[in-house]
Amino acid sequence: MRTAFQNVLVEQDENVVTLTMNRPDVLNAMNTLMVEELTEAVETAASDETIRCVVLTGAGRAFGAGQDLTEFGSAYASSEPLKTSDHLTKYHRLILAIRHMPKPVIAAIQGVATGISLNIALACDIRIAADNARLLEAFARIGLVPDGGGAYTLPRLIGLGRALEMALLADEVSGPEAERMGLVNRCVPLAELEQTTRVLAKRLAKGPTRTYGLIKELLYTSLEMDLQASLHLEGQLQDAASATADHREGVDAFLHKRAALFTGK
Ligand code: T3D
Repeated sequence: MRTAFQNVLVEQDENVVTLTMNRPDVLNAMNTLMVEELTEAVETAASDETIRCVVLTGAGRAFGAGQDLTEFGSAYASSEPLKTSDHLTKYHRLILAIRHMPKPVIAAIQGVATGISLNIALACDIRIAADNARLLEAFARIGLVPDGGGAYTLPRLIGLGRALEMALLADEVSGPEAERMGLVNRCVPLAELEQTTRVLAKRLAKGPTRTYGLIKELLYTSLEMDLQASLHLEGQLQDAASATADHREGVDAFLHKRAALFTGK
């Protein structure tokens, strides 16, 4: 995997790769280069078999302050009009790359996570927030609708009523409150965020990776299906899971009363 990016740090520790959005002076506000680099890193992680879990986080005191508004300012000041839906295609590619990643993706959130940065975190499979987290759908503050898949993920995570409240009022939700609402899976003291994330990522990276990919596919696809179609899909994906070496290893380990050693195959 390419590691020399300008706005994204890439660190691999055994089977876990951590991708850090790295513009701390502007709270990791996302400019075009950062979106492109992050997308390349995520897409590479998806096909790299040495990587079995991905962590996404931000450098410094924030997870991310959303779209870099100086880019919007420059675009609006120029004679070339910005068509936002064209600009958004880059974000859409990133969101889909995270969602289709055939291995777990964890977002580790400290400080501010707002706008498109928050919605990127919502596309991840598991969110761990620090107790100093400030999560907000800031779009309405600048007269925009939520993008980056937020209109899809937010009501599915916290229900339509709370999603509308977050999108309309654009008020901050703290880390502890986000845990109570189901917006994040867990909230921990800031000093424990890195270690908690590392322990979880290492645990997931030792799991049955192929099956994890199938679990993601089954749950995310089932959100759009009726029960009958979901039951049909589960049969297909269970055939695929049953054919993995890790399934055989899991059964053998149980029968011989030993811990399973999954290879991700
Ligand atoms: O293609 C598309 O359509 C995608 C569209 C996406 C839309 C969005 O993402 S909507 C959300 C856009 N983001 C915002 O509206 C947030 C703007 N920032 C803020 O409201 C505040 O900075 C925060 C509440 C996030 C944090 O406040 P605070 O007091 O902790 O920090 P600060 O002092 O305001 O910010 C520190 C620096 O980061 C500051 O720079 P300076 O003055 O030290 O030189 C600030 O200007 C800069 N910064 C923060 N957010 C952004 C930013 N620079 C550019 N773009 C930002 N979004």
